[in-house]
Amino acid sequence: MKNITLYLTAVTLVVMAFLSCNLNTGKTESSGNDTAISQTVSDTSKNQDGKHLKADFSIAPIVKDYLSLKNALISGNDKTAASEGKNLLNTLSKIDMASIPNDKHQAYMEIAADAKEHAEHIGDNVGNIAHQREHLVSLSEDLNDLIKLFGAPQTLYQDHCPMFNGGKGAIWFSETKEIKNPYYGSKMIDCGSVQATIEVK
Ligand SMILES: [Cu+2]
Repeated sequence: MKNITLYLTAVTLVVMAFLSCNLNTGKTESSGNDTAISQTVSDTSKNQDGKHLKADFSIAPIVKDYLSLKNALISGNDKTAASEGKNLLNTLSKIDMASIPNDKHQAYMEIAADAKEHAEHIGDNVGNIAHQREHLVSLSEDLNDLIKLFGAPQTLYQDHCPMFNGGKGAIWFSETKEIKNPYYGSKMIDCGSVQATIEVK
């Protein structure tokens, strides 16, 4: 039995056809969506237990830095992206482990170690926005894991770009419902779709 304190409730789960990018996305993306749906359902049922209703730890500072970084990449600003990457690394390094519930320590440590690496690479790659964007793919997966573990501190939209990452697709998180693609920036700003709305609960 997992002791997961999650306040993650997907109020809206919009599974859209990925037609906006002129790509046949195939079955890979569909199965990705199915995964997202089942996670949401199980998280909700845990809330209904009435157990673990208080969040001891918030990922708000991490989310804040991630969103700033993501927005810098939308704007195509490699310098700002780098400084936001460093901010995120600093934020992750300052997290007080004592504030994290014991049963989540291990999972947090593993996710944070990975996230720090990606944030650091983004911080070190002024002048190479393509590389910064590559690291955002994994960083967004890390944030997804953190949200599943601790819940979302604010309403977030989980977006999906079917084209990036060599056609494998990539997710990102946004504070706004409107699609603004951080992987392509102005080249293809509206490529992608909202996969899930993650509400604070
Ligand atoms: Cu790198």
